[in-house]
Order: sequence, then C-alpha cells, then structure tokens
Amino acid sequence: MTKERIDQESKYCAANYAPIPVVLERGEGVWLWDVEGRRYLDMMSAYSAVSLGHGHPRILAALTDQAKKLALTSRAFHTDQLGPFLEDLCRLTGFPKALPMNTGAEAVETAIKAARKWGMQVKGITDGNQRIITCEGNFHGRTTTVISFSSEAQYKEGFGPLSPGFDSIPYCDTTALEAAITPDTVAFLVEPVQGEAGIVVPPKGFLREAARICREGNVLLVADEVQTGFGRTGKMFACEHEGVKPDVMILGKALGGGVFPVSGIVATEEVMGVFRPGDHGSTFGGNPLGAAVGRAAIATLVEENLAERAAEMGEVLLQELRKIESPIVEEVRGLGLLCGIELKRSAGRARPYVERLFRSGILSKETHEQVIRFAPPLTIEKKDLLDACRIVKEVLENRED
Ligand code: IF1
Repeated sequence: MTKERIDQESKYCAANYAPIPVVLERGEGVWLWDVEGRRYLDMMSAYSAVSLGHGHPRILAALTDQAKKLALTSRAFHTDQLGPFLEDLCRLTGFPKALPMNTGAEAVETAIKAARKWGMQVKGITDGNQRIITCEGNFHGRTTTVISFSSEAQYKEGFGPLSPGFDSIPYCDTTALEAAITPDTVAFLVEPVQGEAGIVVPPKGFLREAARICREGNVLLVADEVQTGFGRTGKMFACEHEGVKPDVMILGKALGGGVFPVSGIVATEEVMGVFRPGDHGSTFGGNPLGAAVGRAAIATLVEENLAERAAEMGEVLLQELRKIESPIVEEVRGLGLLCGIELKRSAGRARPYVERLFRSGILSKETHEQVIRFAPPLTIEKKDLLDACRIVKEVLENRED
C-alpha cells in the first residue's frame, strides 16, 4: 500500500516536494499512523499549524457543526461567524482591526499592500516608490512578490520577472536597519524567530531596538508571526518576549486549528484605515467555516494554557537535546516548542538523520541542509517528549542504524 500510494502521488503530482517515504492515514493528538498501521510521534505538526494536536475534539466539533450549518458565502454578505471571530482575534492580539485571509503567503501579501498604501496615503510617498526592508534568510511564502525578496536562489530562479521595492539587511543587524531606511521606506518586515533559515533566535533586545528604530524613522514594524504565533515560542506571540507591539502582525497556520487554512493580519486603525471596499479581498477569506474554527482554536489555546505549556515543554526539549553528546551536533537552539539541531558540516546533510528518526517513529523535517527541526503539538505530554529526546539521542550518537 505504501509503495502504491507513493508511486501514484509521484505519477500525478508536480514534483515540488520530496516527502519522507511514509503514507499517513490517521492522526490523534500528537500521534500519526501510516497505512501499514505503524505509529509515529508528530514532531513537526505541519510546520506549527497543528499546534493543538490532530483531531482536537473542540476543533472537530466547531468544524462539523459549522460545516452543516453554513460553510461559505463570500464577503459579499455578512455572516454570524465573522464578527465574533474577529472580535476574539483582536482581543487576543490587542489590535483594533483585522483582515481575514486563508494562507500565510496571502496574509503577507495583505500586509505588504497595507504598508504600501499607508506609505502613500499617510506618509505621503509617491505611489510606486514605496520600499520595504526585509531580512536575509527570511521565509514569508511562495507568491511571486514574496519570493522576490527571498535570499534563497532556488525560490526565485526561473520565476522572474521579480517584484521591485525591497531592500535586504542581515537578520538582527540594527545598524544596517537604521542605515537602510530612506524617506521612501514604509515598513520593516521581520520574523521574530526565523524558521526556514534554521530556527534562528535573535539575541535579546533585537526586536525592541528594531521597534525603536522603526518608530523614530516613521516606518511600520510588520511582524510575521505565521509560524511563531499562537503560543509556539512560549508566549502567545513571539513579539511579547521583547514587550514589542508591532504595527502589523501577520497570522496563519495554527489559527486554523490544524484543520483548515485561516490567516490574516491585525493592525492599527491608521494602517487598516487605508482599505476601502474593492481594494483587496478573497473569495474564501473570512468564511464562516474558517471563522468558527479560528474562534475555537483561539479559545482552546487560551483555555488549555498552551503558550505556558510550550514554554515549559520547550525548556525540557532544549535541556534534553543539549545533553546529547555527539560529535556531529554543532548547536541546539530554539524558543518554546520551536527547536532546531544544527549538525556540523562534517556530518553531511540532515536528511539521512531525519529518515533514521522516521524509521525510529519520530516525524521531523530538515531545514536547508544542516538543521533538523522539531515543532511538536503544544499539547505534547512530558513523557512523550522525553521519549522523543531519547530516540533523537540514540540516532545522533550512533552514526549507523
Ligand atoms: C513550504 C519553512 C516553515 C512561514 C512564515 C509565511 C509563510 C510561512 C514565517 C507562508 C510558511 C512553511 C511553508 C512550507 C515550509 C514552511 C516553513 F520551512 F519554510 F520555514 F513553516 F517553517 N510566513 N512556512 O513560515 O505560509 O502560505 O505556506 O500558509 O513548503 O513552503 P503559507
């Protein structure tokens, strides 16, 4: 069955991924089962989207109840679900306004449009001259505009012409940030922790200093919390580690409760005030099904104290992984339950270790060539986390299977 499904997928699907050779069929909590009945611990949770675990009863109830009632209307009409969802989202984030979308990349695009229009309308920049500062090693999605400011050659090659209007600085370099600001700069777009770059946690004070520079330069601070938001790093939003309130926060992944794509931005009145009817939209954005699920996801995160759990379990994870004595480990780093093990160059690529972890019942993912990333559901029990760490230790301390 495994081979049949893999062959079928490769026959009909574009080859835009190189998945681990496992065919999953069922999930419950932190566990996944393949078609052969083998069980795996999900240490990836769909890049943080499944933070509540698979099949959370409250999420499933919201999903099925709402699906039976009303799933989709478009924003041409109001629904009884959008208002309550966005009120909950604004209360949770502390922002006055929200704009709902579906995927992370769409929310990033929304933030870019908001910042550019703010630049024209509020800052008085000539339309077409607006510039946005981004960071080396960034990951914000796969749309043509978003890849235009990626520093990863593969993400751009062959997909030109690329979109202009972006200036790049090294991640965490506040001197470069200050120097990069021009009268045409509208925003600084930044991930509080860089995920794809290999779980890069900035030094203390970086985000606070960046926020100060942006405020003084009349530049919007736009935080991409698609991956770091909703408890993942041990605070509800990663910006809170530095007590920073951005002007725009980009949200996605876990907002959909692990079952549905729900994304969006939250922003100040001044920024969100630039949108007029017809300026921006999406057929599915703000749909009642996503709204009901998003509301249940927020309630679950709060009521189950999952940000605190992530902080506690994240400590355990880092502490255990740092005990590993292996000649191939360069560094273990992370924040909350977002964690990466960087291997030494001499160890070769991370992928073979990810495959060995899979054969030992742990599903994880390599990032670039050298980093193994772990981002389990925030609901993970200490016992399961310790078991996972023990297996990781075995795999990394023994070079052969
Ligand atoms: C892929 C990484 C994670 C994101 C941030 C926006 C988006 C993402 C900070 C776009 C998406 C995913 C997409 C996935 C790989 C991936 C990823 F390894 F590249 F870095 F999660 F860590 N902002 N990240 O991380 O959201 O449009 O996908 O909903 O294969 O592209 P999306």
